[in-house]
Amino acid sequence: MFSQETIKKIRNQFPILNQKVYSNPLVYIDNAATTQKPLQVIQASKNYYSTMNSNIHRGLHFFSQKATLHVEKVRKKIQKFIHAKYPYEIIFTKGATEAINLVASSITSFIKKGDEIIISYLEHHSNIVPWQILCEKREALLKIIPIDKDGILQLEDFEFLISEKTKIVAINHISNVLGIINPIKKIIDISHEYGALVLIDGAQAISNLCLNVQDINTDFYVFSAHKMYGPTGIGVLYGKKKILENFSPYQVGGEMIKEVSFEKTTYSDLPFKFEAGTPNIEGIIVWGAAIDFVEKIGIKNIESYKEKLFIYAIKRLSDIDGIQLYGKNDPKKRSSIISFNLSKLHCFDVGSILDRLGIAVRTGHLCAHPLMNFFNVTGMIRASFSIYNTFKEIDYLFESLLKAKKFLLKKRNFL
Ligand code: 7TS
Repeated sequence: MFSQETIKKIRNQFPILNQKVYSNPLVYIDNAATTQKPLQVIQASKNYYSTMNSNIHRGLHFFSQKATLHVEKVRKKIQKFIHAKYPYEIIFTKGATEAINLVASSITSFIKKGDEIIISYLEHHSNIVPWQILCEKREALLKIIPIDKDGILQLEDFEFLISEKTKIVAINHISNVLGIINPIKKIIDISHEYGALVLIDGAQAISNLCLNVQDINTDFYVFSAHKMYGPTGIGVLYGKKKILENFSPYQVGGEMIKEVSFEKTTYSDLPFKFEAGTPNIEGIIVWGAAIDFVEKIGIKNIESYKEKLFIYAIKRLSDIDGIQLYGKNDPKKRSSIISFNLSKLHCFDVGSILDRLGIAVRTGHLCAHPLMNFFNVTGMIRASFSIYNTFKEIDYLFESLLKAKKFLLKKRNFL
């Protein structure tokens, strides 16, 4: 495990962490929303605009070729990072959300009336709404895998729901609310027995777990750069070659064509068929620097350090009288995301006081209305940790929650 001295060195690479919030040092524990960016990522952005800014795949000139080369290098880097078979199975999108929309849109013509799509109770809205719309369009049925009171997916129910009518199963790898790591390999294997395709939403997993898309044998895997120390506005759809080749393009125009006449258009090969228009060139190239950062530290090291933070945070937070923690507390099956409520206080009230004390957490429905309804709450407070967080920051969170509780309960009793 990393010493706190090593973590301090890593922290020093993140200039934003030296910022003050209302005169308090920033404690940034909203990493499930987005991670902060290290110097090498910030520098890569400056470097891109200073040394190679050009449009790609279309210019013969030096800078266009240089930028194209760098973009394609990052595609290969991502291929290696997730252990995909071919670089052209990596499709650049705006992020995880767009990647899911791409699949839901491109699969439309394969869905008939009466077909079924399965998602789970644990999904982020990004992995609910595209499927809901597709089902409405094609008169298909959306089925939901239930969970138990600890947020564990009920696999026996899944086996009951799935049938030859199921065309796609779309499920997250790690829940953005409960941090639970779902048994995706089992779900993928069962789905394939019935001939269903599987999309795994890896938005929360990509910076937390070693991923081998060939081993898990998923058909699609989606994620965003900004959750792994990279820029916003760029993400990936990984898809198996054979499946993507049969899919229609999601958007059309620009460099995704082979030939256009007024009578007919033919499309480019993978991956360009799915990358219409000028992509986020800077985002892709800068993402490369973020992957270098992650690989230098080692994803396994990140995973094990975050597990220690999780265990410590759960231990400290459990000591707070009146805290309601959500999700099964099993460090081996959790990432470092902890959602909770405090003494029936409104999550926004607690979040506002934490903010005044310099602590950045996420509050509200966490883009998971069905899950909030399941737990019968309107919102939660979510702390999510990253490689640069410290045990001291967790102590500060603990003390600040006690302060917030004392202040808000006093106010409530007074009213
Ligand atoms: N799926 C999951 C599981 C997510 O956590 C998120 C973002 C998305 C999809 C969408 O990713 P995007 O990069 O396309 O926006 N989750 C969160 C969150 O929990 N708080 O802010 C964003």
